Amino acid sequence: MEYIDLRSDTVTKPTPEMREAMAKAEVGDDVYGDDPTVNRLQEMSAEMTGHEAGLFVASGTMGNLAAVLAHCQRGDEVILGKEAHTYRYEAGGISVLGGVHSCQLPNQPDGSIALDDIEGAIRADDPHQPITRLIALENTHNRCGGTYQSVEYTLRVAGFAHARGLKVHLDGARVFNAAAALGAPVKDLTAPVDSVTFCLSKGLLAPVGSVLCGSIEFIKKAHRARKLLGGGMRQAGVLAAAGIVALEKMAPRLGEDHARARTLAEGLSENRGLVLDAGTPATNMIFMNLAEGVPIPAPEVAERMKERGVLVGVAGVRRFRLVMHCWIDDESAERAVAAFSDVLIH
Ligand code: TLP
Repeated sequence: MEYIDLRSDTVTKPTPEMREAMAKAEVGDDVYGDDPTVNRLQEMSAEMTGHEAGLFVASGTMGNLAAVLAHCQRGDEVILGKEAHTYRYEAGGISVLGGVHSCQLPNQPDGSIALDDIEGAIRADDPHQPITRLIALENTHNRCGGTYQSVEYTLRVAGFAHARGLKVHLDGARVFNAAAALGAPVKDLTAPVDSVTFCLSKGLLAPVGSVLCGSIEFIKKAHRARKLLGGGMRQAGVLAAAGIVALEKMAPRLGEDHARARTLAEGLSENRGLVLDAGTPATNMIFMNLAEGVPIPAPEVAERMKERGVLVGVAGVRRFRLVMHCWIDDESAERAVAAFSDVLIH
């Protein structure tokens, strides 16, 4: 069965144009720096994000970890949100492999961290305490609902950090979605920070990969960290070629996913068995709960949806996450609404 897959935008498959670019990609050994397609992707990424250099990495997780390893020493501390992907879903890599301590602060509803909270968390110069080194932001913010933070907020955090000798890393796995939602060039969200990871393999549809961007000096350190993590790839141009198509062709169309997510949310909001989060969707993610009185839990609802050809993300005992992406058209979205009606009403 061909499923309507709303579990994540990571389930997207490469477009025919990407497959053609991959087949024709000029390649070389990237460990020697010899792959022209990887080099082009890295240069394009640096230019788009307003940084000096880029580094192609296997995943968003690897990009974030290489960034923390490049910014921090063992015994340093990173300030991040309690709901941050890096804190919750990256296997604790920053502490396991980096010896980096984390200070987790509450996330505001839009995924931001209050500047007052950050200020209160900065450590005194005291041998009892770890050394505050880095602030990590996430935009769009996954667990906060695919919400986005403004250019102004990004500038404020960067200004605050730099005035105190701290660095800022942005987990921008979906920063192109944030830029589309704001109607701003992605550079406005990424240039103020010291480093950014963005993913090619989510709403941008490439099969594999993320890019980490920053200064030449930072990328030199991150390159070493990538090697340490086993992420030195050889003829990676076959993957980078799809990434180039992703940046050129897919980034400009993300607004369509946001519009279709809104239409889907409207349809779902008519179902009395579902209670959508206020303001959802901010971008391409819909978060919602089962209404009080619905006798079956979310995993079982998901099972019954699957029997009807629709895959949804379970985000809690009574909670779902649905993610819109390029492979969902209007008809599929309508079928998803109909399947929920079938499962929850009849
Ligand atoms: N997120 C995945 C799952 O891991 C939850 C998803 O389906 O949304 N930062 C953010 C904000 C992410 O959402 C993700 C992936 C990552 C980093 C990690 O990227 P990958 O999966 O490429 O390592």
